[in-house]
This record gives sequence, structure tokens and C-alpha cells, in this order.
Amino acid sequence: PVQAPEPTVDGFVTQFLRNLNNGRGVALSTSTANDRYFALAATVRDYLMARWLEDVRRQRTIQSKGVAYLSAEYLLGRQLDNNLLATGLTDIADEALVACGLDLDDVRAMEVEPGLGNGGLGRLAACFIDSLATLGVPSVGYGIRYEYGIFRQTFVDGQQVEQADSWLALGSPWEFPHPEAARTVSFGGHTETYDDGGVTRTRWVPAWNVLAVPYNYMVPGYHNGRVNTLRLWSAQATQGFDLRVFNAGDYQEAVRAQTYAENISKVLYPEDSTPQGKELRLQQQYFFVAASISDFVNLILPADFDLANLPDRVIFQLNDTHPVIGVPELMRVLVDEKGLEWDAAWQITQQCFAYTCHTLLPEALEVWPADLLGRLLPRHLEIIYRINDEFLEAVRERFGDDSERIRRMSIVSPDGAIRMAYLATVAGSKVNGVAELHSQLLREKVLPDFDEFYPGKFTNVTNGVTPRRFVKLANPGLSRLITDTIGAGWLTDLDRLRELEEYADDAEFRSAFRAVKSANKRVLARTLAERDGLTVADDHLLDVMVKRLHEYKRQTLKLLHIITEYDAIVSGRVTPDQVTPRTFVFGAKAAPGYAMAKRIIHLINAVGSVVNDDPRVEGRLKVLFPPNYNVTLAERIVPAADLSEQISLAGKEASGTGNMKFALNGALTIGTDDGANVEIRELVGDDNFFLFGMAEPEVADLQARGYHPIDFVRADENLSRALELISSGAFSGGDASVFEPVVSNLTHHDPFMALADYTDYIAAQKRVDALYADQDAWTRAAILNVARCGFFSSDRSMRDYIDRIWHTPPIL
Ligand code: DL6
Repeated sequence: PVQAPEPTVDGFVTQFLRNLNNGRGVALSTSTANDRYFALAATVRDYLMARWLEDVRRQRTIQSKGVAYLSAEYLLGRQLDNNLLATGLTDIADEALVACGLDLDDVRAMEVEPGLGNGGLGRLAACFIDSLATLGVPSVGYGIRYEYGIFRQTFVDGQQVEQADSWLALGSPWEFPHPEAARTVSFGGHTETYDDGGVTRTRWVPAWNVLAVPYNYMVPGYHNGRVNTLRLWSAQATQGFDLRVFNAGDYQEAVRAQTYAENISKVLYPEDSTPQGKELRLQQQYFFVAASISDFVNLILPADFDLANLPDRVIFQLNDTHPVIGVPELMRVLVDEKGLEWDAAWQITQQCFAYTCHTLLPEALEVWPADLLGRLLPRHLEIIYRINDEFLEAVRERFGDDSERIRRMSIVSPDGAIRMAYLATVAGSKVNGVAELHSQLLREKVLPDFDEFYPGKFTNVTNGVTPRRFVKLANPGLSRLITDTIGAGWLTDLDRLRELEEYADDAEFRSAFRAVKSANKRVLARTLAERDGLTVADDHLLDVMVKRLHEYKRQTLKLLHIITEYDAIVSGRVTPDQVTPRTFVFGAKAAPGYAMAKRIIHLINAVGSVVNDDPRVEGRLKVLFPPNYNVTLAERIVPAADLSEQISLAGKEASGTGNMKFALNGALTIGTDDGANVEIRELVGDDNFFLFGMAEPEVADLQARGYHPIDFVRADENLSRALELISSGAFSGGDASVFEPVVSNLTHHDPFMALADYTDYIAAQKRVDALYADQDAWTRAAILNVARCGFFSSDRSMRDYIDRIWHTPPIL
């Protein structure tokens, strides 16, 4: 075992300089900022290394049950500060750099965040692995090391332009490649039967292979000396290139196979994208899942391990449908490779998987055309068919020959596609949704037949966020105030925030709390000025909507509110001083293939330009839309926000996790009864939450009665005026055609009923204004939000998974 360097300023300086000299091959005087960042990261790694090696060793020796978290996305955010925090080295590093004549801020700015996720689902995975390490639960996060993460967003004339995110251009100091532990992953070909000593068996004869090379990342627990592993797979061709073809001068052909293979981990798949990417997406999914299962079964388990005991050793958690192809893969490994009988293998498989669903949108539940699956993974398709046959047989035994039910429950849809959520539900020991309401709707509306068939299989685990990153790192001022008030220890026991309740009426605490918020606004102002040249007024109510751009999340509803406020002033119906000064902040990326979402981004920017340039609303209304919203920017925006916009149509947002981050940082929520908003409101109390809009049953009812958005336009003059302003070309230089599709979609279809909720939303915004006018009352409500939201720690989520699904105790 290695010895960790001395945890002193001198020890740190020595190690840092050693890493600069020996690791980067430069002297301090000739080093670049990037050299220093790499040397600093290496130094932090050196402090973690002994613990990591010890944890890996211990987990292998004890062989207790652990979690293999299978996720196609990990939206990690920057690592340096998180790892310094976990090791308790932040102050030492700060002083050490000063001793070297350097500034930690300058070095920290060099880090490029690995954007290996699209949004909430990937960020949740990152929070979960942080909490698992902090709880000391043996676990490995498995995923893909995309060479290009989520695209970098820029705006050209207000429209989104995507650029490749080459986050690895300068390398990453946090990863440890292990080509010697590469796994071979196969594709294509056919299956055949053969005689195995009198038993007829099936084998897969694949057509092509790729290598999956693991890159390990440390996942340190907070102040507990534990370090888990995140293992991301990178695709490599089995053969670099064909020398014969190369020598014959056909250079392109010589590397064709290599390019094809390496495309698999080239780029993070943007959801809602084009069908052309579909095959590649399935390749990605199988690639990382097959490599991970092989890694666990062939490398982590001892050679003499009795696979009948696999459920005592691992639970593969399926993070959404993306890794569900792991179910037939484990069956294939157990039956074809390890020689187990089908029934025994199926028993094991059913205990080794659990499935988390993250959506209620039918289009987000993946289905794979059988011909595509059969072409790429012929053996897996056979296995899925057999699982389905046996499952439907069991359904028939229970319910008789109810052909309608059989059709509804079949893993294979009537048009021959494989429904991955159904496969996961049949195979999983448990199925969970991600908030109470979501889990309920999942049982009642998405998978009701399965709920009936498998009593007790469905459960809920409400999402959470890590307080280390999203309170301590993002909001040092608030963290200090909390610790000064209730003492240390709350960061790993977030329920203790309750102790703050009694300070909600304490004038001194309230003023300190307000001072923190103001300071955070100034930090955000500096960040946005440097990053995007934007200015933020510090006396405005900061009204924030940051999340993926999707119609169900209803950024258009927010826009209609802004336009209404703007219209009221410029039409003279109110005087500017009757309007609460507000800065509206948006952050959102639209999937590149999602035309309506991109048009809405264009409209936000267009409204922003007009509002921001109009002297009649100066000092009253401002719209900011910094491009390329990511975790790093979230860490600045969230602590500065006063108002958190969580305004999806009820029944559409599975949970939301942004809503939790804002509440924990003292923003008040304006929101619908959707996802985890419901639980936030229950906890913080109705007086400290601005509820509006239809609840899910009302939505269903309106849908059933027939929704005509135009009725709502006719009924509310403010709404018709706002829409008319867009239609008139007021935000598009007089050209009415530019945003006509948005208006026409809203007034004729409005699939997410923004117009139906508009009037109530505006009324709720008036309540926001009224409360904000009373700063004491507002601050009190903000404090109570912080005090009552400890439930939303991802540590609690992990405990719930452990109790309800995994049964994996921490190892001490
Ligand atoms: O569970 C994490 C996160 C939830 O908080 C969001 O509500 C949900 O939209 C998101 N789901 C996805 C999956 N696909 N879709 N849509 O990203 O998961």
C-alpha cells in the first residue's frame, strides 16, 4: 500500500511540486495553468490513492453484496473541488498554492466538466454514487466514457447552435485507463445449436467485436476515508488498422473498421434525436452493459465463485431502460457461457436486477424494433422471445386466455418491437418510480397490468441531491451560517436542518440569511459578466427556470408571464413602479433534433432582446439566458435564486431534482402539483410554496372532456394580448412568420396545456410579488424551505434503495 502524503501545507507543496516536475515535466516557473491544474489534481489523487486501493482490496476480500449501478449517463460536474472537499484538503490546498505564488481560483478555472449526461437522470446518477461512497456502501458505477459529452450550446442570432464538447482535448487528470482489463464485446452474426455431450445447446457466432477499455475514476466519500469506483468504458477496435490494405494505399479503408468500432463511445446520444442514431444507441447500450457484466462476473468475482450465489453478491440497478439489454445478456452469460440451466439462470437473473423508471412520457419508454435487435444481437432476441413466452404463459395461467390482456402485457408489441420497460419489469426484483406521485402514476397508468400481476414489486424512492456539491460547495456562505447556527454534522445528516426552523423568526438570523443571498447574487453577477458579458442587478427578485428545454416543462408558460408583465408596462396599464423588479434567468439546452424546443429557445432570446433594450421597462424587467447551462453554472445560479420555477404540466415531470436544489438553497418554489414538487410542498407547507394549476386528475379530466386551448385564450385578455404580441412580430422585427409555429401550436394543440394553467399561474405570480414586498415574511419562508428539505438528500434516497430494493449494508 502507498503512503498518503502528509496532510499539511508543506506536505502538499512538496507533493504538488513533485507532480509538476515529475508528472508534467515542467518547473513551476515554466508551467502553464493547465500543468498546474493537472499537478494539483494529481496531488489530490495522491491523498486519495491509499484509501482507494484499500477499499478495492477490502471489497474484493469481503465479497459482501454490492451495487453495480448501470447508467448510460453521469453528469459529474467538476471534480477538483469535490475531491478536495471530500478529503478535507481545501484549506491546505489553498495555502499551499499561495505558498507557491499561485491562486486556487485560477487553477480551478482550468477544469472542464465532464458533461456525460443530458440532464436530471445523469446528474442523479452522479449524486447517487457520491452518496453511496459517503455511506460506505460497496458499489461500482458503470457507464460510458463518451469522447464528446453533451454539446456546447452557443446562440447565433438567438438560435441554438451545437458544438462538439471535446472535454478530453487536454486530457483528464482524474481517470485511470486499464487496457489490460479490456473486455471483448460482440455484435451481429447468427446463432447455432450444437451437441454438448448429448445436450443441445445454443451459441452465438458474432460477426464483429470491439474492445471495451475501462477507465476508472475515484468516487470519494465525504470525510469517511472511503473511495468507491466509477468505471466508464471506451470503445476500441480489436485491430488498429489493416496493414495490408494500408500498404496497398487505401488509407481510408484501412481504418474503416477502427472508426466504426470507436464510434460507439464517441458521443453522448441526445434524447429525442433522429432515428439514424438509433442503431448506434443500441450498440452503446449493449456495449457498456455487456462489458460491465463481464467485468463483474469474470474479473471481480473469484474464479471459483458459485454463480447460484450471484444475488447475494450483486444487484445490477437499471437506471432507466438504457441498460435493460443487460437482462438477456446475463441470461446469455449464465446459460451459454457458464452452462447453467435456463430455469436456474432465470431465477438468478430475476434477483440480480432492479429497475428505476424515470419518465411518464410514452415516447421516452424505449422500444427496439425486433429486426434491428435481431441483426445486432441475434442471441439476445431469442432469449427475449423465450422470456416473453414463459411470462405470457404465466399470465395465461393466472388470468386465462384473456387475449386483450396478453396483447397489452406482451414484451413484444403487436408491431414486433421489444418494449424494454416491460422486459425490465418482468426481470426486475423491484421496479421504482422517482417520486411518490410518479410511482403512483407508474403503477396506475403506465404499468397497471404488471402491478396487478406482481403484487409488491412496485415501490417508490424519491430522488435526492448531494448536499456536498449543491449546498456546501455551491453555497459556502449558507453552509457557514448553518454550521455557525446548529453546529457541524448536518452535511451527512441533512434532517438536522430542521434545527433551523426556530431561527425563522429570529431577526438577526434572517438578516444574515438575506446577506448570504445577496452575496450569492453578486457572485453570480461576476460569473455571468466574465462568462457571457451579462449584467445582473442585485436588487431584483431573481426568478429562475433552468432545465432541459421540453414542451412538457413549459418554458413557454414562463415566457407568457414575462410578456404579460412587459405588455402591462408598455401599454400603460400599470406604471413601472407597480411591478416588482425581476430578473428572469433561463438555462436550457434543446435536443438537436427537437425543432419546437429550438424555436422556443429562439423565442426566449427574442423576447429577452426586446425587453432588455426597451427603456420603458429598464430597471424593472430583465431576461437573461446564458448559453451552455451545465453543472458548473448551476452551482452559481441555484444559490442566488429567489424563485424556482417548476411549472410542468401535472403528471409529466417524473420528479425533478432542480426543484430540490433550489429549495435547499433558500429559493421559494412556484410550481404545479407534479413530481417531487408535491413532496416539497407537503414538507415546507402551503404558505411557503406557490402552488398553481391543475392537478393530475383535473388534467386527465380536461383531456377526456376535450381540450380546446382557444377557449382559454378567449377567456383571458392578458393571455390573448401576450399571444397577439408574439404573432404580430413584436419579437421578430415585424416578421410574423418566425414564431407563428409556436403560437399556432399553443392555440391549436397545446399538448401540455400551458394555456389552461396560464390564468392561475399569473395569479400565483401576484402572490409571489406580494410576499416579496414583505422581505421579512419572504426570508422566513425561504429559511423554512431550507430547514424542511433535508429529506431531499441523496443519502436518504440511497438508504431507501438499500432498505426497499438492494439490501446491501455498508461495510465498515
Ligand atoms: O429521476 C431523475 C430525472 C427526473 O428528476 C426527471 O423528472 C425526469 O424527467 C428524468 N428522466 C429522464 C429520462 N427520460 N425522459 N424523459 O431524463 O429523470
